[in-house]
Amino acid sequence: MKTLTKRITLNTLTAAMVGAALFSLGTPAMAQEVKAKLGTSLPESHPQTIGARKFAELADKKSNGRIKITVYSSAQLGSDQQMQAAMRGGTQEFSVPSTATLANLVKEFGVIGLPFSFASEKQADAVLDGPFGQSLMARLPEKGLVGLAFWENGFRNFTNSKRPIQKAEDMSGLKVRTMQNNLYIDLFNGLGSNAVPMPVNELFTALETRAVDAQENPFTVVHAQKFYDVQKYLSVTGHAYDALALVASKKFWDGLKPEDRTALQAAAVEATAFERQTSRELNGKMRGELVKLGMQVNDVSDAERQRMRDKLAPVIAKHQAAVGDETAKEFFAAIAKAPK
Ligand code: EAX
Repeated sequence: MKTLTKRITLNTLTAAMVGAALFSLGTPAMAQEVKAKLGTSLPESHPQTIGARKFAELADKKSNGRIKITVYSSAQLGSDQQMQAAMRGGTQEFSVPSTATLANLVKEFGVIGLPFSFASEKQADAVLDGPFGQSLMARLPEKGLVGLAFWENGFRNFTNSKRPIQKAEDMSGLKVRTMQNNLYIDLFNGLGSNAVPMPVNELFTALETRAVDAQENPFTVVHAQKFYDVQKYLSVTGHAYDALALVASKKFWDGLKPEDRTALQAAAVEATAFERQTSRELNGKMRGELVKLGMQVNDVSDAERQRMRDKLAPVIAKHQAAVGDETAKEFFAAIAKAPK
């Protein structure tokens, strides 16, 4: 009896070991599967999240099903700042923050938000996809991030609950929510408002409770966040172009097989074109949509926008110095060369 038991035990053990060995050789999908979390700060209907879902779909396709990216929208994984910390720590794999919040990690990113710099989305694409944009991305790895692409948030406009903004003086005294970024804080304080920095996922409540009177974002964010329910006036200041950046955790990225990095880079290229196209299509529609939803929308004359820019000269000078005069010089040289 004893011998029989021993033989069965031995056979079972051997079978288990063979099974384990076979498994470790890997059924391709199981052994090489790469799971990743991608967090966005904006809702499903915003191009930031629409683009993120496209990126996840393309990554899956280009890796033959090995790379599985789960997208968490509307700041489910935290604010832009919190998600950046999670990626640097290696507990989150991707995010698409505004470059304005990346500037808190790499000061040179702050140059993108300098007021009244870009004349068009086309010009922004040329600068950000060209050598200058790549020089910014090259600064991320030392901070624990890997930049894959620049996406679009868009030209930022001003909304508030008090009055139409026709000229800079109309902003005086308004409590304005800004992104957590010193340039934006100085920008609105420089125009006579009172800047109140906070993450975008706290903004609707702050507007609803009148903790703040105003905020500034592209039409697509105003629509996706339903700010039309708590903001009467939208004034088309176009005071800054906001870029997003598709970034990965360096800890995650360094652990990937080369073929997986290639698949993700290819997915990022295609998803970028898709996100920008989606952003421009939606942005083109949103002004009319927001009027239908009850907002009073007004243009701000070029003369008054120039006056705002002149008034902001000290702020622009301060932040050109803050990002580094060399970086600012390269940025404006790239803009001058770019097609409008
Ligand atoms: O991540 O915080 C903002 O206003 C940004 O436009 C947005 O969240 C992009």
